[in-house]
Amino acid sequence: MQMTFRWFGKEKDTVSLDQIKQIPNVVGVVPALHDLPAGEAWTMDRVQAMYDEITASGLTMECIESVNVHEDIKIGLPSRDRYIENYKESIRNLSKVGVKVICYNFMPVFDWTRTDLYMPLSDGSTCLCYDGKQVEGKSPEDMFREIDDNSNGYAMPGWETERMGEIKELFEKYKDVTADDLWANLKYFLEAIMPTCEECDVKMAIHPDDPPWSIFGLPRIITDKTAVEKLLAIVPSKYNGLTLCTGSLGASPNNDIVEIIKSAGDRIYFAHLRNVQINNQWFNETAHESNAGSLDMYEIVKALQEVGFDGYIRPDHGRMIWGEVARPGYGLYDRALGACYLNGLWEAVEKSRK
Ligand code: DNO
Ligand code: MN
Repeated sequence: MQMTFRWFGKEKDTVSLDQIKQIPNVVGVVPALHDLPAGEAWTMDRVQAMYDEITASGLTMECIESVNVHEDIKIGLPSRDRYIENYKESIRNLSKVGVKVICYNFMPVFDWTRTDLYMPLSDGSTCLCYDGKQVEGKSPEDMFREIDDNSNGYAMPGWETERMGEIKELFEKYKDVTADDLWANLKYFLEAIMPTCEECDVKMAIHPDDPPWSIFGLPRIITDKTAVEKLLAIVPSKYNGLTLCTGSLGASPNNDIVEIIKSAGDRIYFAHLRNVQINNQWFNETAHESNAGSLDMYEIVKALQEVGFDGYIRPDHGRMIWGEVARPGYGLYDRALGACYLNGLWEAVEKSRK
């Protein structure tokens, strides 16, 4: 396993590569070209520059999060073929600098969604929280206004001010898209890019939907064990795999993460390990430790080792602690604590299995 840390780039991240390098046993970063709109090809120049910058600081860049999928691909419009060609070019260019895994998601319109980015916890820290009741009956525009009131200059992915203008139009395009259509469009996309992935030895690792249920009437399909099994079965190539995000799947009380790990087995290439406290359509993120939330991180790490997991791990969203001001979920301190905890768990489980 390789312990990594997500990095948004020099311009967009409050955390530096030098700081990441000092977290014990974090050997790589998981970056992306966040300024490029979904659908555009990642040119070799840009990929090379990102690689040079990261490796110059002594860190690896073998896993990318995310190469975003254009909405036309998810909706299944005829224009998708053009965007798929661009996607293949990005895969080819990333493979040239040694990228092995691409994390992406297939959520319509929005990525992870929360109702509060600064929920106070009893220890004085803040965390991200989702309250299903607050979303019920609301339009994205209503939600946007509320989130914007407490956003502190940061937006959730897909909730940027400039994007709100196109939201109505996007919803219109999605109005007849069912969950079955989304499945068919995902299959079409994966089948189209698999030959490139095989040729370049780059594995695709889908990120589950977060939260793992439909929001604002938009279908969401990567939500549970059945869905993961279906995903792996409809395109059986080993280049079609999973990012196991414990906090995303774990937000639903119906999901048993250990069972999902056992079922996905050696098709898990990337793991986002974090804890959540859940209670019926409500969840908030917590410190990574098992006793902080609803998930048993020890059992999760053990299951990963039992299926022979040999991919990339990163701590996922952290709380905001010690007065840090950073992108919600992506500060340095709590994620560094998370990485240390996960490293300790990993070592303990590994040695006890010998
Ligand atoms: C939340 C994050 C996600 C992830 C994207 C990948 O759990 O890990 O926002 O980065 O969905 O495309
Ligand atoms: Mn995640």
